[in-house]
Amino acid sequence: MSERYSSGSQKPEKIKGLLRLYSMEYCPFAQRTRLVLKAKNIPHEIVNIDLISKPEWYLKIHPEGKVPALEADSEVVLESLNIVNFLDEKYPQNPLYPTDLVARKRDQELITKIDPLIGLFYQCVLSLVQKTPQEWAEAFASGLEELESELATRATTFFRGDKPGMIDYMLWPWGQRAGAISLTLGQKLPLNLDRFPMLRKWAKSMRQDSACVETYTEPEEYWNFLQLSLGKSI
Ligand SMILES: N[C@@H](CCC(=O)N[C@@H](CS)C(=O)NCC(=O)O)C(=O)O
Repeated sequence: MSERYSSGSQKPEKIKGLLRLYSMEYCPFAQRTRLVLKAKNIPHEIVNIDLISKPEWYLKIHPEGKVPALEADSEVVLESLNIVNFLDEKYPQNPLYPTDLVARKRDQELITKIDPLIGLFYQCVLSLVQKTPQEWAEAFASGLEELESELATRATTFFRGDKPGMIDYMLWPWGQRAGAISLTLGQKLPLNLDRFPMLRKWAKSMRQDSACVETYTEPEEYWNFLQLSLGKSI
């Protein structure tokens, strides 16, 4: 495990001119920002925060003590979506949104539509709601159908086209963690995967993308982390 800064620690000295991301290895929201930093090849340093015993100094950076937070030269940016939008604007290489403003707005709207699926994921893996595996499968299927039909309409491997863009990277942290659902249920989610050919191809292709490879964590490792953190605010 990489070093995490806890209560009682000193804030590490900042390297001048380098972006600093406050993160935590297993946080999917922080992974969103790490994916974008890697996809755009932006030099940065990562400082991991212990979310169970937060450093006092970190609360001056993020009043709620959440990760991610980005410290740039003159500003601090909070919230994963604000951070990735900031990065995409400031660092024009490998733009992750379409240049056309209408298409860009549409992509941004689609990103917010992922939220109910994310909510469902946590209800399941944190056992916040009790459902049978069949009921979970039906609940996930309705959210996934919307993404499947969006990919079918776009007729592309990734939501962005022939390479991943912002929608792809914002969704992937939970795509990568889908195995945690089976680990929670003690069986494979009884989902008819034949209904989701485009999403299956998407997930297979995302797994090969270098930013996704570099930020990958095995679902078992993530699930073990979740078990240790249950009942705590992470
Ligand atoms: N809406 C935030 C969510 C960030 C979030 O919930 N991060 C979790 C870790 S995955 C956290 O910092 N939890 C600690 C806490 O809530 O005190 C974002 O998109 O950045």
